[in-house]
Amino acid sequence: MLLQGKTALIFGVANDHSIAWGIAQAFHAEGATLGFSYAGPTLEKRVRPLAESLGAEFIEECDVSDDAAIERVFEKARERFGSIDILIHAIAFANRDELTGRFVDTSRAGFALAHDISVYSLVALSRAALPLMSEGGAILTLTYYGAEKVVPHYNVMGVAKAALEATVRYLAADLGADGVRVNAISAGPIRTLAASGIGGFREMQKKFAEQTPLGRGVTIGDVGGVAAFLCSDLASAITGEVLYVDAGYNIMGMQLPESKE
Ligand code: NAD
Ligand code: 0WE
Repeated sequence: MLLQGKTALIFGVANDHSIAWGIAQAFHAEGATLGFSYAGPTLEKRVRPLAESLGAEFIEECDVSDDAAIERVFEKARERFGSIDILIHAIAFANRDELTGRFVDTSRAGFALAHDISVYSLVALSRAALPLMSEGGAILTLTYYGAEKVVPHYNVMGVAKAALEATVRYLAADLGADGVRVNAISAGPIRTLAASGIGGFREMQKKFAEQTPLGRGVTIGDVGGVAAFLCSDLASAITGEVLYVDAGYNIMGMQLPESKE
């Protein structure tokens, strides 16, 4: 029971394939009290039953592009919980037409939108959460390898994830004095709602799995376990870090020869 007595607010559950849902399940198994926030009214019918299945009673809408909505959800969290220990940010968005074709064609508005939803939201949520983290806390976001190396078609999201990883470091430096740790998990490709719109994703996942040292892909359960560790007291001296949950993919400088069996 790594998270017994801790309260976590989880942003980014869309359905039972969401990485945020894998994290919620792991947190529940480790004894955490959970609160959920979802993006918009059409998601409520999906998220509410999931949240309730883990005993959550705090289930509130928040579009993270709306400052007033962020203020409202944390005011409600203060009324419900008084204080919180953990904030999970599992949110990203870019226009679908900028996740295909050439990065050079990214529009000004599309660049701004991707950064607003996928990066600035972490700053805004962290600032709003801080007054509730009176006994210290842990903030965790999700990133991807496309921040560091060019992944075809990841495009503006790769640039946004690079900014997100830098944001983790700047937030960690700011919030360390408040006893708040800020980290990211860099997850391998998982077939979630956000991935389902991407052409050729299945093939990409298959190639990825073949090329990892472990010879397999990554699940939301894999991510949930590491998230529970990072947000627990076991990780009390880890902050500003990006931890890979990718079956070892990122360590390879050249692909292993194919097995001859
Ligand atoms: P997902 O579609 O289940 O989750 C993305 C979430 O972002 C959804 O719940 C969606 O409602 C939310 N969101 C989008 N715009 C929002 C807004 N304006 N306000 C509030 N919420 C908003 O997909 P996922 O793959 O679980 O994504 C979670 C995180 O994991 C993202 O940051 C993604 O970049 C990251 N990630 C995903 C993979 C992957 O392969 N699936 C790999 C590494 C990192
Ligand atoms: O971060 C992501 C996906 C983020 C994402 C996905 C979508 C699809 C639907 C953000 N915005 C949108 N907007 C939509 O309209 N991943 C890490 C998964 C992912 O996405 C890719 C990948 C991988 C991996 C896109 C191209 C190439 C690889």
